[in-house]
Amino acid sequence: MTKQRSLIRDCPQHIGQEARLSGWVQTVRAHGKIAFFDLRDRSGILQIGAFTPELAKQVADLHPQDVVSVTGIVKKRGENYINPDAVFGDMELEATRIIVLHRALEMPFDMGGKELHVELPTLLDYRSLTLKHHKISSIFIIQAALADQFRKLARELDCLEIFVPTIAAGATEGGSEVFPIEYFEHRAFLTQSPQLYKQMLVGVFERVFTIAKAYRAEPSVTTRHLTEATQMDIEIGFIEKFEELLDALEFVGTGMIKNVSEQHGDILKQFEVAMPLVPTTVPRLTFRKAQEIVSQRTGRDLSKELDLNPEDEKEICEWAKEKHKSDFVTITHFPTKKRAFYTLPDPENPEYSLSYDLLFRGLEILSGSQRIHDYEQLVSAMKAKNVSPDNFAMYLMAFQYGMPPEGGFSFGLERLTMKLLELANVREASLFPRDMERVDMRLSLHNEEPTKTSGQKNQ
Ligand code: AMO
Repeated sequence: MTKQRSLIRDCPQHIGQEARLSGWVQTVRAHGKIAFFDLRDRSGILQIGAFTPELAKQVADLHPQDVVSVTGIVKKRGENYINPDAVFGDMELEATRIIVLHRALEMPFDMGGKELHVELPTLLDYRSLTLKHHKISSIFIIQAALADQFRKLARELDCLEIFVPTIAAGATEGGSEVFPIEYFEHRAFLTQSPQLYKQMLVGVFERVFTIAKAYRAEPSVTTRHLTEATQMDIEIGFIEKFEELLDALEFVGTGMIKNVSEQHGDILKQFEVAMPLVPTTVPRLTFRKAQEIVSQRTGRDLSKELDLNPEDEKEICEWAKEKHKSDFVTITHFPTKKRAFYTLPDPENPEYSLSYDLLFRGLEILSGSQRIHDYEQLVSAMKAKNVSPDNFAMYLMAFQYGMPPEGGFSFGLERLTMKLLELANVREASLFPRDMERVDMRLSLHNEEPTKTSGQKNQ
């Protein structure tokens, strides 16, 4: 009977015993009568040694990414042969039998090194291959841990997980950046965020959270925008003070970053990024105060600007780092004009709103607000922003039948991942990024006929 498969991480318990491992060939080192290769499975990487001429020949014929099953004896390596850089560098499997389960094509580029030296277009053109590189796959271990922590912290706030549609009747975040779809004989849209559904469900469950896809027909190509992003949203009912929302978002934002950095310090080290500066109290600034600070530091006049641009966000984060030893800063009270229709204007000064962004290491990673929960006020706010209430009948119904004062926020999962690992481009933090020019493969290479996506319409 064939021996049961073991995982590489269990090898320390099998020293001196026979084990059968299965995985992918990483790098092959053939030296005539003896040969070695590194084997990768989901739990780690281990060196395999072939010390007979037959086995050595078989190993010499292996290629990176071939899938193999290897039986052998797990051995401690001699003092001089220990690899201190590898987790299982003090042991190896001395092979007795190698079975090839799948042969891979020859690599189009070298995948063997610690770093994967390819440009971004190549990284994405060969995504199902490049994701196998140890450093690239680590990005998504961090991402999974962030989502995990988000769920855990949202539950600590007593929120219920909900699953919401991504086909909607209208735009949520503003008119133009929306993908229309043909829906039988009708027109529908891909949701720009889970916003409307999470708000409706506050009328049912009080406190909800969701991890959902959001679609934005972003007509520009930047390092921080995807056309399909993952949003991690929370919405909370019975808000009595605006500050409760700030406390909640900072609790989740700092908690996620702190816990994931502690759990995965090894990956942060691999990416040569510093441990994040997570303060016990996140500095808070109003939008206007933040502008003043940027003006003082840069000499730029921002008094006529209604939003923070990417340079301003970077500058404010530098300030927070210098003055508060914090990689986080919360900005509140953005101009009402610049926020979505559901945002509650500050009753004390309606030109500004009870809204906020959370910045982390120079980038907006979250945005949200207290909401308008009064039906009449909501309909007027829609009309003032040229949003037709007719497209939001079901949403508005929720505000006619018992909606408590409420508010919420949304984290961008790819942006969080990008900033925690200091990646240069948000596309690196998406398994299969979509942008104006790419849906898996580059559109220019594959679509002879123009397709009906809005990304193309916007070009
Ligand atoms: P907003 O549009 O600011 O707010 O989005 C919330 C967060 O989602 C991320 N994000 C993106 N990430 C990558 N590419 C994009 N195109 C993209 N767009 C957004 C950002 C951003 O901070 N409904 C509101 C939230 C709320 O009020 O609760 C909303 O969607 O990290």
